[in-house]
Amino acid sequence: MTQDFTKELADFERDGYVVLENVIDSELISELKEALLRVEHDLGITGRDTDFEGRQTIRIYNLLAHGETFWKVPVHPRTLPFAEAVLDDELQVSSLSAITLCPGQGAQPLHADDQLIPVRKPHQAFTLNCVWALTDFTEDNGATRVVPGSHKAGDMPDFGQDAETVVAEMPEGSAIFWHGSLWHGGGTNRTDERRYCVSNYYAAGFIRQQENQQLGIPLDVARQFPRRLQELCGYSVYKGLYGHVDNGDPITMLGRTSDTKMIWEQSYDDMFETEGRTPSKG
Ligand SMILES: O=C(O)CCC(=O)C(=O)O
Ligand SMILES: [Fe+2]
Repeated sequence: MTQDFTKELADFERDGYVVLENVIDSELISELKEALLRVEHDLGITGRDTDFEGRQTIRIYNLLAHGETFWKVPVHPRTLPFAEAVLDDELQVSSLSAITLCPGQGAQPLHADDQLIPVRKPHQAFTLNCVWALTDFTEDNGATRVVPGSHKAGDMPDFGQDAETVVAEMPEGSAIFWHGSLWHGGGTNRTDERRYCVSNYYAAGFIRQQENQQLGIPLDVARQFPRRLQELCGYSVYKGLYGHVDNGDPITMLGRTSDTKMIWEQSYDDMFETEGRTPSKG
């Protein structure tokens, strides 16, 4: 059954963000936190080296290469459908990362996630962030600050610029979705606990992915993904054209058969259907 997101889509359109509560169960939350701690430990990951990423923030990129638990995130039945409703079902995973704010982390500069894409603003959402709260998000522990309606602005904040923000507080197990053009930034963690989340960033099928998943995820790992995750990671062809390999669907490189019609085949079909004539060559 397709979910009815009429209200959520209206909120998203007006404010540039929306929170869905109670979408991730506590078992998966514990599993994810455990997996994050394991990867942090195994790879010896510490705070980042830049103010933007956060010197008291543990960021782990390319999560899909770090264990099966993370494979559940981009395809989750309570969050993927909303992303599909915004971007359409040919969307891609742009990046999947963890952003763990440790005690003492100060506020992140306001920014928009799509600000490096040189398309005149405002524009339709062609990227969408979906951040899962793996702990409660509170003003005290650094819940993301957002500027409601700023996805409709014609510009981006300058680095370090202030603006009136709303603190996107939400209970553990919630997901916040924001339009790629929404001005926002992480808050300040004044508590002595970590604020855990995963940032499940999606892009429309015609936009370059932020993380290069075809190179970043070893092929033998991608081969084990469920099919939908493979498609979301770029083993698919947008509108039967973008992303093709030698006029074919790259999913075959993962040992699967393709049921995608390439654009040229589709056009011929359309011609038959709409005009009832045989296509002529050349
Ligand atoms: O940590 C947060 O709350 C937001 C992080 C963020 O927006 C980013 O790194 O792009
Ligand atoms: Fe961001």
